[in-house]
Amino acid sequence: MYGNDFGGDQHTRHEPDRPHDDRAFTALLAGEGRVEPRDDMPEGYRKTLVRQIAQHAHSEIIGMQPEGNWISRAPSLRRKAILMAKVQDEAGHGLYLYAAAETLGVDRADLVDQLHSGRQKYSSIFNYPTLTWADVGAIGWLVDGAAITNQVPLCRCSYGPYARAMVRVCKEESFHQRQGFEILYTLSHGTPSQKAMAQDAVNRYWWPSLMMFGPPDDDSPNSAQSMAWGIKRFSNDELRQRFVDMTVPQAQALGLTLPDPDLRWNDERGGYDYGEIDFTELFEVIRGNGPCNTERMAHKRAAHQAGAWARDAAEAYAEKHARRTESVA
Ligand code: FAQ
Repeated sequence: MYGNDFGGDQHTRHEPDRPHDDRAFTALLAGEGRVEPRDDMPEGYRKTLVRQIAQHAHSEIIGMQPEGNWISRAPSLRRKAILMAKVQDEAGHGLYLYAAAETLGVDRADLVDQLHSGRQKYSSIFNYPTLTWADVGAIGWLVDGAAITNQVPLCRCSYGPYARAMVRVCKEESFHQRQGFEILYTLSHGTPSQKAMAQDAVNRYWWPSLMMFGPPDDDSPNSAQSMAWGIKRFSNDELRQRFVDMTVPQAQALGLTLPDPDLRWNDERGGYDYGEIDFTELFEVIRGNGPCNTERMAHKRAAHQAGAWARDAAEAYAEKHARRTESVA
């Protein structure tokens, strides 16, 4: 049996020799059923999930770098301990996500190779530098805030292993967002220069955080199909709007401003209007031309190479155990 949380009996097991049965698959999605690893699924659905989950996993791993940069310079032991825990959480998220991708028949080592050779992407946001301690607060508040807004609906993604990984990831991201808010609140209520540092970090991270949601809906080639398949539940612009509406009152509570003169409440729409986003910047960063792309990838490749001995040791240990189990059997 390969049951799931939602009516496992609707499932059609994938038999290698049997052609894909689109009607059964469509009926499963229409009934809000979850697709599980060994179920029959269209090849495009599988590829889309591998693309998105791998990009998501890579983002969590590369995302350790901007904040990791401040672990040794955190302003107190308490801040250092919290930041170390947060960065470790991001590593854990990367691992859940690689494991979720592997349920689709791909190999983690291969996904990592694709990242290293530039064939797979990671989130644009991690190509911006962390210049001051306040940037750690801005990442927690804005970047984790944007990540949660995007990921809470992914807890209802049609693919079971991804949806389930997201439940735990979102719980941890909520803690991350609160710690970022608390860093900025402390700075904003500190000395004038601390408040200026917090404001400067928010000024630099606001627009890149809005870009995390991806291109606008009319320029988002993957959205329509991903939404039809129940992978994405809301469009890029819908989630961006949700994030803006959630964040504006939080900025007021922080005593900080958001760097957008066009930001104002629209009574008719029941949401905040905001200024034009410079999407050419997003596309440039995605193409590899952001402020830190080269540095991030160089560091990632070097860390991977430096860790080769640990992977070899783990493999040798696993082989030794497999041999021992075999000889006992
Ligand atoms: N950066 O057609 P769409 C985090 C690409 S985790 C780079 O709209 P889609 C936690 C997109 O891949 C942050 N590339 O694509 C944390 C596609 O290219 P492709 C990551 C981007 O997939 C916090 C092309 O543009 N979160 O922050 C970006 O339907 C703090 C066309 O775009 C996820 O990955 C971008 N911003 O929608 C860690 C969440 N936007 O692949 C450490 C899951 C778009 O066709 C510290 N992913 N592209 O060659 C998603 O929800 C979606 O994949 C989107 C993009 C919304 C990112």
